[in-house]
Amino acid sequence: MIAELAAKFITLEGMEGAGKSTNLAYICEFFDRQSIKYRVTREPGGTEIAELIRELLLKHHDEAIYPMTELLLIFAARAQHLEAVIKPALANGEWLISDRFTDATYAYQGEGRQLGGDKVELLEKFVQQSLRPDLTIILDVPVELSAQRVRHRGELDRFETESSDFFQRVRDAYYQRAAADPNRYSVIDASRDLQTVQSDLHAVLDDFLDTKV
Ligand code: T5A
Repeated sequence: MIAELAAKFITLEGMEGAGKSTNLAYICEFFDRQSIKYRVTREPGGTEIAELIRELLLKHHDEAIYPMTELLLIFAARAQHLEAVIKPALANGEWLISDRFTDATYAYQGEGRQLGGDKVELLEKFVQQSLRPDLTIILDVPVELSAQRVRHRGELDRFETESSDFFQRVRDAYYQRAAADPNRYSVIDASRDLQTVQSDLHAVLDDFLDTKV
């Protein structure tokens, strides 16, 4: 029954090491049990061209990437992703689960890079028109724990070498966005053990299916 309902767009957000990839697998199992047809994707990326832009954004370069260049590259990747993957999947009745989307741009470029939310909003309207996620789950971890989990993985990418002030602004921005629209956002304390995090995740997904679908 649920599988026949209009497809929904779900995004997973949070800082580095918050557990997005780890919990995506759990979300997939949840939807498998519900017999919901879904597709998993990520940003920046999700298509061949957008993945090339991702590589450009994450790699260290001798030449600095200016904040505005970074913002435009992210929206270029998003435009490609929207046309090639997101819109066709939703039109085809497939639910879409994306590891990050435009909330990350508000958090990282708008606040982290201090470009301001107004510029992000302008591009969001231009590129996405009215398309917004139906549910955004923010996995929240303190800045120190995020850095600790990332350090364990070894080499750091261009974002992971940012200062703790940068990441504090990112975290605060996610909080502010969630507080402004509790209907769309759920914030989960991802500093706890995985089983507890996933039990909350289960409750959020159950609630979404019961009340919003
Ligand atoms: N970006 C992206 C922007 O600046 N603007 C944008 O608009 C967009 C879309 C790439 C970068 O792009 C930037 C932000 C990012 O810097 P990404 O690929 O999503 O984005 O990269 P990361 O966030 O860096 O992905 P990570 O793999 O670091 O984070 P995850 O997926 O949140 O964490 P995960 O699941 O890999 O877990 C990390 C470690 O923690 C452990 C896991 O086992 C793993 O070892 N872990 C836990 N340990 C204990 N308890 C728990 N509850 C745990 N959960 C996970």
